[in-house]
Amino acid sequence: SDYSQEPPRHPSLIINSRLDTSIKKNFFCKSLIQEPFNAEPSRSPLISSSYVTPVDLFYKRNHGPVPIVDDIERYQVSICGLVEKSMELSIADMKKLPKHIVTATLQCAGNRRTAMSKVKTVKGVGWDVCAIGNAIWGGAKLADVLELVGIPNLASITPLGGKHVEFISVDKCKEENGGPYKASIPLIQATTSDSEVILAYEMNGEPLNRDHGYPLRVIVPGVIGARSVKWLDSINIIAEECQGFFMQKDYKMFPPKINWENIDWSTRRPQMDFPVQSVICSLEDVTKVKPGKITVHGYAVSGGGRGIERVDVSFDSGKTWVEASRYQKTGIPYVADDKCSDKWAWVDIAANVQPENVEFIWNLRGILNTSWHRIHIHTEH
Ligand code: MTE
Ligand code: MO
Repeated sequence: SDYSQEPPRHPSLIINSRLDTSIKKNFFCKSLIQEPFNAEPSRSPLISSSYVTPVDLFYKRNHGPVPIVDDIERYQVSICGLVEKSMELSIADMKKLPKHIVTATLQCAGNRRTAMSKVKTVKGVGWDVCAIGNAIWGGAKLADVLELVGIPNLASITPLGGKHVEFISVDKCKEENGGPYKASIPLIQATTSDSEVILAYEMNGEPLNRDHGYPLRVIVPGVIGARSVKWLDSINIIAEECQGFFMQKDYKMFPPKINWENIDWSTRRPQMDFPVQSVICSLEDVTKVKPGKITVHGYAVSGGGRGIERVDVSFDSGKTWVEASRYQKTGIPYVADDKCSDKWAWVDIAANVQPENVEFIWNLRGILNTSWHRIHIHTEH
C-alpha cells in the first residue's frame, strides 16, 4: 500500500491515527504516514461554521490509500450480477439521468468511540464527537440507474428479504486482504419510489474531492457511513447480502458480554440505520466558565429518515431538564415535491431516546456510542 499520493488536507483536522500519540508527532510530514487517513474537525468549528459542513472540515474515514482515478474519460461503473443485461456507465451517462439532490448527514459508526473505550478498551480508530458531517449531495438516483438494467422502479412487487445491491470500490484495504472495500443494501431500499439512495458526483455543489470518493460514491441516507461506498467501481446485484469483511466481521452491534474469545459474528446482522444521537459541541469535556448564564450548542440527528422530536439538556446530571431550542440555517435545497429535504439531515424529528450510560451499550468494536453526552462545567469565581 502506497500513501505517497494522498490529497492535501486542512491543517485544523485532528488526525486519529492507530499509532500511539507520542509517535504521531514525529509523523508530521504527511508522506511519512503509512496508514489510512482518518481525521475529524474539532467541536466548535463543526457546528459554528455552517448547517452544511464545509468539505474541508468534513470528517474523513479511509481504510487504505486514497485511490487515484485520473482518466475520467475512461472511468466506468459496471452494473452486473442478477440483471437482464450488464452495463457500463460513465460519469457522463450518470449526468444524463435526472440529478437528485439530498441533504444528508453521514456519521461513522465509530463516532464517540474514544469515550466508549474509557469504560473498557474497544478495537478501532478512536474518534471524539465529530466523525459526522452534513452535506448537500448531488447525483443520480440508484433507482434510475437500476432501471437501465431492467430492475423495475416498483418496490411494492419486490419480495422482502430478497436481493441486495452490492457496491464494490476501487480502493484496496488490508481487512479485505488487499481486495476492494465493499458493502451492500437490500435491493428494496434502493428501488422504492421515495428512495433517496444516490450515486453522488457532487458534494456541496462541487465535484467530489478525492478524500470523499472522486469521481463517484454511494450515499445511503440515514444509514451508518460504512455503507456509503466511496470510489465506486461496480454495482453487483446479488441474491443475499454482501459477504465482505465490513458487512460480516465488523460494524455489528453486540451486547457487552461478548468478547474476542466468545464472539460468533454470524449471530448478528450488519448494522444499517443509525440510532438517535446528540452531542454538545460548544464546550470541551471539561470547561471552566464564569458564573452566570451559559448557552450550549450541539447537533442532534437520527437514522432511517426519522427526525428529532426534542432535545433535552440537564445541568444537574439528569435530575431536571430543559428543552433545547432548535434552529437551522436557511438555504437548504428542497426536493421537487415541495417536501423539505432535511429529513436525512441533523436537527430533525425522531422519537427514540438515547441510552443514559455508555456502559449499557459497550460493545467490543466500540460502535454506536449514542449515550448521553456529558461534559463537566466548573465555575470560576
Ligand atoms: N468506501 C471505501 N471505498 N473505502 C472506505 O474506506 N469508508 C467508509 C465509507 N465508505 C470507506 C468507504 C466509512 S467507515 C465511512 S464512515 C464513510 O465512508 C466516510 O466517508 P467520508 O470519508 O466521506 O466522510
Ligand atoms: Mo465509518
